[in-house]
Amino acid sequence: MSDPTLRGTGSHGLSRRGFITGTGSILGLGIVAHAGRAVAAPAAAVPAAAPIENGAHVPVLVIGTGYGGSVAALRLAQAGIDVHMIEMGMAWDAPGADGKIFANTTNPDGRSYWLRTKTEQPLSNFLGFPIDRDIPRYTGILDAENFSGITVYQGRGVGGGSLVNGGMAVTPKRENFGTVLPSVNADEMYGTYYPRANAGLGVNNVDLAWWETTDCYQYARVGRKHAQRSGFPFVFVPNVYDFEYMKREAAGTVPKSSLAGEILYGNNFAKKSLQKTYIAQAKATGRVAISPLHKVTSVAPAAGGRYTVAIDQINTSGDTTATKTVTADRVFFAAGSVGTSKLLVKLKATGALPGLNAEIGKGWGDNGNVMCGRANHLWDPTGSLQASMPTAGIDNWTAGGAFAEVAPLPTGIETFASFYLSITRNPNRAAFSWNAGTGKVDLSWQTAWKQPSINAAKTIFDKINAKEGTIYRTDLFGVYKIWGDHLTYHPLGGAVLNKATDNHGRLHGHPGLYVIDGSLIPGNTTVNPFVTITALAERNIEKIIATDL
Ligand code: FAE
Repeated sequence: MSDPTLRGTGSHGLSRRGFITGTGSILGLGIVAHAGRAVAAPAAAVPAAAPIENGAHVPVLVIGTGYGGSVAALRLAQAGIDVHMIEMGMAWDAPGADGKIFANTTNPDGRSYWLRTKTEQPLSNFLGFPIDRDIPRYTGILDAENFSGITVYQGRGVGGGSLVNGGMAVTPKRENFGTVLPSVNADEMYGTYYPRANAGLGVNNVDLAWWETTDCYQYARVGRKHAQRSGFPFVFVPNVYDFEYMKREAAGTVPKSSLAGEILYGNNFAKKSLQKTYIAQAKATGRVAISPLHKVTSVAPAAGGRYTVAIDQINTSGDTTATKTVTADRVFFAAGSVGTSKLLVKLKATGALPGLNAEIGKGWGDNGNVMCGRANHLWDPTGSLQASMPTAGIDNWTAGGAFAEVAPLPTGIETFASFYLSITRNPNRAAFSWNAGTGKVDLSWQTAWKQPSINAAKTIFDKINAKEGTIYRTDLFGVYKIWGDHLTYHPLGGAVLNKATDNHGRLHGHPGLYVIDGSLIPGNTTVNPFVTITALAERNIEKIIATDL
């Protein structure tokens, strides 16, 4: 049964600041209304939807609108400080020609990928046949960013990774926390910041009685049966998808989202992405403005302790339509592990931020991600209807260094496959470096560095296959290829806490510059990472507001 440390950790946290969190309407409107009453009066000077103007000065500029950036924006705004968030992706607030904001996973289109003319799906093949297809080039929601040894998947748009992810909201087991963030006080994290993050994110748990009987979690029940027959602990994990809405999807009374296979390219209904939680609350303060389709290209010291920030405004073809220069008193790097690392490595190497230390770009890990599928017997179907939101995992971390998410394959047909994304203990760490010849940032990760992850995943799946008399699928990642070892969904590190920054994310050498996203975490969280990224951001921004502002 469920391990309590893998469950959500309660609903306090934000409430001590007078916020109602997480449990409002699925569109977050209830949250906004309550938040509006609880915060300081809106600052009339900051219109919520205005893109930043060339020559503007802002007190705080936040680069990126994912977890770290959204926490920073909300808490700064609540403290009475005006914030402008710069986001290279789209706002994702208007429907396309089909009446929906987001494309379906089974039918990708231009909205699905960031500036690609062909999809690059994590599962590239099915029954051995390639399934990628041509799409119009567009500033779509999922970026498959190719480095020489790994493809890093990231969300693009207001809400960052929360737009595309599986919503699994997992707090690491406390006994593992020392390896996750060695310089951070675990008592404070588990007593204050994890609960605050879970509340702010609107984390909830699936109704286990319903889970036991609904068709859409048959695949997960098969996953449990196989795990338990081999003696592995099977754990339920919380999610930010509104499970009450999912029940109504199953009953046929509301439009389908999770039960229509929506995941990688956005959810049109009940997933509580950051747009419906932290960002909705931040906007409701009246102090937070967001500029979508704006990409930060440089940050450099300016007179009076300020920073000059260079920004490209782009169109939906990715072309630069305007170049803007603004100044900010303080800048928060929240562009994600890859985005923040690339910016900082470039700015250090090109002399724009000469005070950054030698730790910049280092300590990058893939959270040990590796995927695989197993071919079940014909009498063990996983179901043609699969909820796209995972609810469970196999926890073999202590014995074998692997935590395997029992993942859906929401194809709409019976596949007789069990599919898993494993998070593993992989000691390899890569570094970002500036390539003056190409004018780009490289990452030193090598594909062969996934071998420890494969070995760890095999501690689970070799045993299950032996027990069940089953085999690995070899048709999902190529032709006769078992392991999805070419990618990660969980980039972490590159500006590691207490190394590239101080113990609260202040960058060394440049007062007023902060890192507040997944790049602070040294490569592995032992489980899915966004709750830890959010909790760390809550911890750090509280300290920064109290002491620096
Ligand atoms: P992130 O959310 O990536 O936000 C960074 C933002 O900055 C993005 O919106 C960028 O577009 C923007 N940006 C980057 N560069 C610039 C620039 N130069 N100028 C302006 N904007 C910029 O960062 N994690 C879980 O815990 N549970 C899951 O179930 C889960 N499933 C996932 C499934 C998929 C397919 C993917 C891709 C990820 C998944 N993750 C999951 C990982 C999670 O989404 C990720 O760790 C967080 O989103 C990282 O948060 P950050 O705040 O670091």
